[in-house]
Amino acid sequence: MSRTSEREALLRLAVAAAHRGGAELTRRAGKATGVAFKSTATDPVSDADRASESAVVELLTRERPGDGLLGEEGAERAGDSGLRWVIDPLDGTVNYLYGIQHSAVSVACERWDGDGWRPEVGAVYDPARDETFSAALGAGAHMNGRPLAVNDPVAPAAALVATGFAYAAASRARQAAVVAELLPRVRDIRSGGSAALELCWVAVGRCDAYYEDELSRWDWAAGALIATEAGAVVTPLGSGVTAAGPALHAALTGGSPITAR
Ligand code: 2AM
Ligand code: CA
Repeated sequence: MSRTSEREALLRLAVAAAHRGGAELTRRAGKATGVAFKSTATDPVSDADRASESAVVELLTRERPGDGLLGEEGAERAGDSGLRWVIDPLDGTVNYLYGIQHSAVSVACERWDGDGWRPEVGAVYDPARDETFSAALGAGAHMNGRPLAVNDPVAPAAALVATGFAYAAASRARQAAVVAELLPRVRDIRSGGSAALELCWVAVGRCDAYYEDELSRWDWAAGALIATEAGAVVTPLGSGVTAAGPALHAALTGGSPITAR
């Protein structure tokens, strides 16, 4: 199988897995149970997160038993194929628990290149809007089959910039200082509460940039590829990312606290 047709098959599976997880979220919307807290008293997990991860993992394990797994709710398998799946079964958990319809399932497949894990395909499914964002390396990004392109060029003063905040209070104090510096220089700030969706919304042009500096790999693994394939520049920022069209990315990262690293 050529690399291109292998990627097409992986992308179909990523989308199917994200839809599986999304069905679990839809079924439990408004009646999440089993809520517990992880890193802090503001970092929740519910039965919906766990059911979504189980559904995703069940399909991936059946179709690709040799691949590795890394999931937010504990899925972990080393695998022996050189590929691994990185899963956020419910990104935007706080929104979900409040009944705010802005959360998603994120599924990425990465390949070990001898030096690190590189994205092959990514799918992010927003069940409330029935929007499926997807991308395969080198093949562009799509939403429900429609090709995506980021807004570019955008001047900082005209930029709608999304960001998000960590669960730990000390991190938030630092992040608030960055927002205070940025807010006078841009059109406005948004904080949607789902890193995966924020990256997809940069890809589809619903915001011009997104940055967040404390994330886990499953928050951004799929969304970063989708934004990149839609023409964004995506660079590491702490454990998170900065994503924007090329002109805005250069302007925002040049000498500001949103520094490309
Ligand atoms: P979650 O909804 O799966 O918990 C909100 O700012 C976004 O960042 C969400 O995507 C949230 O994921 C994630 N997030 C918030 N704090 C984080 C942290 N300390 N580490 C990793 N991800 C975090
Ligand atoms: Ca997450």
